[in-house]
Formats: sequence, structure tokens, C-alpha cells
Amino acid sequence: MPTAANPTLPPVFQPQSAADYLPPPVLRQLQWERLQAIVARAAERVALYRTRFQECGLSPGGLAGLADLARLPFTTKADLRDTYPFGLFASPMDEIVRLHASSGTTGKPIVVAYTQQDVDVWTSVMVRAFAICGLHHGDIVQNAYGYGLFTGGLGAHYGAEGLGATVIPISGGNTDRQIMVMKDFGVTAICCTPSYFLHMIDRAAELDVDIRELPLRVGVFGAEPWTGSMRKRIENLTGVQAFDIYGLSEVIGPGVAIECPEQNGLHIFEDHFYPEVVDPETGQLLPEGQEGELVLTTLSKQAMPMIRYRTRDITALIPGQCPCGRSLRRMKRISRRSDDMLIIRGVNVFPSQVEAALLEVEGTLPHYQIILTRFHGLDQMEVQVEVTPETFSDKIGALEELNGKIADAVEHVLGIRVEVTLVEPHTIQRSEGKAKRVIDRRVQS
Ligand code: DLL
Repeated sequence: MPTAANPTLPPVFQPQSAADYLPPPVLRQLQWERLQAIVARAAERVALYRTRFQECGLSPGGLAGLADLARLPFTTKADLRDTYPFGLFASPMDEIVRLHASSGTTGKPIVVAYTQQDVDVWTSVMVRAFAICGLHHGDIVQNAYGYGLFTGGLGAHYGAEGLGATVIPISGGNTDRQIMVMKDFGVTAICCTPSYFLHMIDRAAELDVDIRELPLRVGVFGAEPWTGSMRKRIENLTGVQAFDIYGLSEVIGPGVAIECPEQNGLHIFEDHFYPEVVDPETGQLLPEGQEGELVLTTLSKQAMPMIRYRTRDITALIPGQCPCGRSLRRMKRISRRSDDMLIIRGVNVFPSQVEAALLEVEGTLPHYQIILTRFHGLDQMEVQVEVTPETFSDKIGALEELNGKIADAVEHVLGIRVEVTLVEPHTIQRSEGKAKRVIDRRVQS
């Protein structure tokens, strides 16, 4: 069958993708075998795991089945920080071919390591991820995730090359050049954060470039939360099919999970990453369908095995099989983290709820920011929203009406009334990577 990217080339069969369709009993057996090996490796080579397993009276050979994973202790970001930089490595440095790091909220980053085998596994899951989005040999992939210590750039790069596609390693930033390249190089797929793609959409319009008229057909967006309404907006404005990709440095980087064309949840590459969902407060395992914190165990990672890593990302495993036929379980898209919750006048607020409310109101742009201040000891929340140029040139009355509509929509979702400020287009700082949605001025005020 000819492809959109190249009318003469048949799509290349990707043998790696066979793992997406393993019969569940075969997949469970594979997971069980890999789990035993990784737990043994962790206990043998990493002091923290050895001590933790001993503390809970567990010998590495003491697991009787996959369900016993729930008996193992959790690993947290604090463990990575406390053992900075190399304390959780399970391979000697001369077997480690790559280091990445992720900046934390406090001073030092956390460091993650890969053996050659780990890089190969990472490449293979990214190849599968791109294949699920319908990409193949012949596609031209503009990789606008940042290259460097962040895993986005190199993760997507190796995956796209492994797929046999043409990679443009443009990294993030220099938006005018991004648009020139997208247009002149015949780009068929783009990888970046959804917020950066929104910025590109705006800039393309200013430069009189209509993305709908370009060959661009697929966007692989992730590294930050985004909503279904944001997806609709991106797809309607550009004609691009937008896929949600998930991952985190501690576990491997991008390529832990990806949406299929059904766009109803992200398939987890379960042959390498074993998912559990737990109650964020009690740590108790939750049944499928119930929302909680995602906990991941790496089943094959050599340099830095992660056993029951608390991701802080909130999701639920989706029961039932996906109509696409893949046997890999799905999780709901990550809309929030358990640690990005704000408490405003006693009400729990997540930035993604604000985004969902804003996007329901016509005349706004998907650029917003939440400003937190403290007044007389009480936390105050202001939502700044950019409005479209047409709306901004409207009469004051129209703007006031819009302001009221937004405040109503936000109140409807959050249950509290917050201050809304409409701002001119381009007032809110654009991100070239992960968007900063919350500006916290509470300490200073
Ligand atoms: O963001 C890896 C990545 C790169 C994923 C490119 C997808 C695409 P970190 O910088 O370590 O790694 O940040 C990981 O980002 O725990 C989530 O909170 C958030 N995150 C990542 N992907 C998504 C997504 C990369 N699709 C943290 N939806 C994770 C929501 C996401 N949040």
C-alpha cells in the first residue's frame, strides 16, 4: 500500500510491534520472568534495594507470582535525590553508555543511567510508539523536543531513526526556523510538547503559513499534561492527528505509553514497564478503572532498575480490550500529578481543571496562567487568559461578558469563584518545552 509520505513505498513491517499483540497469558509469563530477574539484580547490586527488601523480610527468590510485586516497598523521587548522583546504579560505570538528568524542584537534578541494552530497549519502545501512531519508513520527523539532559530529544531521535524515518534534530526553540523547516523540508510528523506546538500554530498564522496545506499529518505530543479539548483544538486548527505520549526519566524517558488511533487511553509497553495504580494516600493497590497514582516497575532496565516507582502521576487502568487489538493494557491520559494540587480556600484545585474549563469558552486562546498570591494569610488565585485578537478589539461590554463567562465556567468545574483577568494576545510567556502554568508568588507576598 502506498503511504502518504511516499506514494511509491509500501509501509515497512516493524517486527518489534509483535510484542504489542502477545496473548495475555504469554505476556504475563514474560513479565513474571523479567520481574524475578530484575528484583534479583536490584537486590544483588543496589544497597538501597537490598536493605529495603531485607527490612520487609523478603528474599529475592521469595516472590511467588506477579501479584507478589505489591509486597515490595515503593521507590520515590526522594530515594533518587538521597543517593545522588550514582547511588542507584546497578551497573559499573564502564557498562553505562549514557546519562540523563531531570531537574527537580530543589537544587540538584536526579540522574538516570543506561547500558547499551537499555538504550536498545528504549529505542525499540519508541519505534513501537511511532509505529502505533502510523509513522513509518519514509516519514520526515521534525523532532522539536529538547536535546540534552532532558530525555525527550534523544529518546524520540533514536526511535524515529530506528523506525527508518528521516529525523530532523531541530530541538526546541527558534520558532520561525521551526516553521520554515516544517514547510520547506516536507515534514510529515512533529514531536514536541503540546504547549510548544500551540505556540508554533500561532506563529505560523502570523507568518501566513497554513499548516493544513503542509504534508504534516501526525503530532506526537507529551512531557506535560494536556486535555482532550486541547487535542481537539490542535487537530481542528492544523488537520494533524495528535497522539499523547507518556514517559519519565526515572523509568526510561518518553516511550512508556502511547495512544493508538482509537485515542482512548495510552497503551503501556507492559513487556518492559509493569503498571500498578495505588491510592496516593495509603499506597493500597486499586482495582482497574479506579483513579490513583501510577506506580511503575521496570522489567528489563539494567543500569538503573526501578522497583515500584511512585510517579505521582494520576491515572486509572482502563478495563477491557482496546478495539485496535493490542493486548497491552491502557491507562487514562495523565491530567494531573498528585503533587500539583493547589488548595484554594479549602478547595482542591488542579491546573488541568482550569484548562478544561477555559477551552469550553469561545473567544479565549489556550494560553493561560494561574497566579497564586497570599493576602491576609489567605491564598488567592487569579487566572490570566489570553483572548483572541478579534475579541480583544471588541467593546468593553463584550470583554466583561466574556470575563463573566470564564469565571462561571471555572466556578462550575472548581466549585469556587476565582479572579479572571483577560489579557492581550501574546502577553503570556510561551514555552519551548514544558509550559509553566502556575506562578506562585505566595512566599513573597
Ligand atoms: O517528560 C519524558 C517525555 C519526553 C515524555 C517527551 C513524553 C515526551 P521528565 O522530564 O522526567 O520526562 O518528566 C516526567 O512529565 O512524571 C509526568 O508528570 C509528565 N508527563 C510526561 N508525559 C506526559 C503526558 C519526560 N503525556 C513527567 N501527559 C511525568 C501528562 C506527562 N504528563
